[in-house]
Amino acid sequence: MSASVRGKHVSGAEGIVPSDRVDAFIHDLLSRARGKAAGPDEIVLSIDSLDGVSIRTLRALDVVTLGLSGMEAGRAAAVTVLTYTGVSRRAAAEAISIISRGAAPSGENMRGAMIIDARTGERLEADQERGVRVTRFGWSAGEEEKTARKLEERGLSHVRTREALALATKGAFAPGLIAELCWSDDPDYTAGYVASPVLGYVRFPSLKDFGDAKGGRAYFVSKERFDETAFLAYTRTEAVLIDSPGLCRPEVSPDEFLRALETAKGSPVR
Ligand code: PML
Repeated sequence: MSASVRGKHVSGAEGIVPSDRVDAFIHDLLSRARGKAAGPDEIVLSIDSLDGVSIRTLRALDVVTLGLSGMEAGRAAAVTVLTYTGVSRRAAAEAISIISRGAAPSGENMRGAMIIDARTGERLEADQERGVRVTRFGWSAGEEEKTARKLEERGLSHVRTREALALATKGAFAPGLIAELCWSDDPDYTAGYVASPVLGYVRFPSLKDFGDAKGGRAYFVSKERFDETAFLAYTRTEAVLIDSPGLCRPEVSPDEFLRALETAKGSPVR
């Protein structure tokens, strides 16, 4: 589902459901689209049959929040965490700078994600207006609710966290993906995350200031090894169901988190 107001995207959602739940799911999506403060003037629903499509199952990424306050501290910590995944400081800083000023050539947010060379910060996505969108992912019956309960135990009750976790879980296993960086374009929602298959889903309470409507996501890959066809085939057409929740760890200080990475023999990239 994608809803927009005067051509500007305001909400979207995605899911995989058994055929007997399709009608109820459409109903949920419509309520969701209409529930936005600015009622949409266009709602586009797209429904694909996954008959004959093999479905990969994944466990949700483990979640941890780093105890930090303020955008500056959040961004500095996000850059440092990215360096432990193999992204250079330069590429991480470049991604932050592009998202902050609006990643589309028009200066608006992109609907999809940028693809960024983890060494140089060069943008690699063919379409810089639309970027890459990850679709065809959802939760096995009951698993979203289980994950929601685990997140709530850590004080994470916003639907955005759960939905971003699902998207990040599928994204983390894209061929060649090193890490993802994301924060919301909702001016009232400042949290963001770095996700990787190795580190899981690492949250930062603030990657931008309140009131800032610039947000987006960047996928970091190695340009030398990047296979765009395989990456797009996975993100767009492979179906992924999340069939079990990951761990939801208690909040930790950034120092404690980075010490644990060092101990696990992670070495940052400069
Ligand atoms: C988005 O709105 O698409 C991004 C949401 C980021 C969620 C961060 C979190 O709460 O974990």
